[in-house]
Amino acid sequence: MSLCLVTAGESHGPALVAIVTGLPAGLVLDRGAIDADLRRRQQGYGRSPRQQIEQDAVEVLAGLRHGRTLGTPLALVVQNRDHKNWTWGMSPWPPEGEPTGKGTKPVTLPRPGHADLAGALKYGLADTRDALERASARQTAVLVAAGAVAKALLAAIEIEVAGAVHDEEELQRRIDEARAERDTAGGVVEVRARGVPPGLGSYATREGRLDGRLAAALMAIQAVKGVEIGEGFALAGLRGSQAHDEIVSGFVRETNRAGGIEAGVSNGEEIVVRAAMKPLPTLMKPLASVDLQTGELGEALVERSDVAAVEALAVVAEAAVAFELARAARDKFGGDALGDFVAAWRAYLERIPWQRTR
Ligand code: EPS
Repeated sequence: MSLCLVTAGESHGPALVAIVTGLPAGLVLDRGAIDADLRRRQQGYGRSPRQQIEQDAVEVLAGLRHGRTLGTPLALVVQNRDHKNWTWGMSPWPPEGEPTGKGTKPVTLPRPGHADLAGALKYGLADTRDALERASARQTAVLVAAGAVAKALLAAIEIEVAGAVHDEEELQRRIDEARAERDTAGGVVEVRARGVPPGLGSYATREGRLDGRLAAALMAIQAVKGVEIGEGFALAGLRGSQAHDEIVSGFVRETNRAGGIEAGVSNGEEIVVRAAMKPLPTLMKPLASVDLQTGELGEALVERSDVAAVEALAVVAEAAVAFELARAARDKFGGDALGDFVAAWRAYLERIPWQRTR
């Protein structure tokens, strides 16, 4: 059964929810490891004061008993502590009493670059808060929780996934400059996965291609505008003789320009993917916009936000890649019990002549 993830939750609503189906029974989950990833995502240079309000921690409502998966849907919850300031504005049911707290006035000046305008037009919304609350990157908290579960599954077959900022020092300088000018900054993150055997993903169908799945998973993260695998865009300018990774004894490679994927299938080399994040669209010096109610020219919504969230993206991208690799591994090795899954992986490694180097 393939791994599947569904999430729900608004940025200032009561909580964020993730349901993961397709996990084998018997996988031990470490609450501390999941919470550590949630904390990593909250940290980083340029984050919003919102992170001082939140102390993200995972709760499990279903699918786990005494720390072991049951092979049933796993239901994860991360509470929004900030919801207490929005209980009227973000009440799931018609609120009672006088409007109080945040989110009581409709937002009608859409921010260029956010979901506000597209959401208002598409869903017929008078208050763009009905769009922006779900579009917010706040929901990446539960993706990270699901990614931590995926990493636990991958660890059972000796795969490790790690994300990092690509241009670390440069980034801090750019964030400082942006903050000083009351502006925002983007950046590039890189995720590497070690220990991935050849054969995850498939060229047989478009949906099965591992590069397509990874690109889709990364591109679906808020503010990501570009994805590349291995040398990516740079390959377009090279000759074929310079671009490909020669096969040497043991069916391994000395170079890895392909980023560990050929024809939509992992080739046994490290998987290397990068994602480019645009500067965040909530600006303290707002761009021009048009009021949805009056049609008058104005300035876009200004509200508390991050100057940059690139370090957070590194953690979120790591989770997204881990989830896709775990999905591809479930597709390949199957099994209802964790032991079946691991045994299928072992038998496969014995069958193929690939020489594992790391
Ligand atoms: C976000 C706006 C900010 C971010 C938020 C994403 O939230 P707020 O409007 O409450 O200050 O901090 O991200 C998170 C809350 C988070 O936990 O990552 C947005 O508009 O996308």
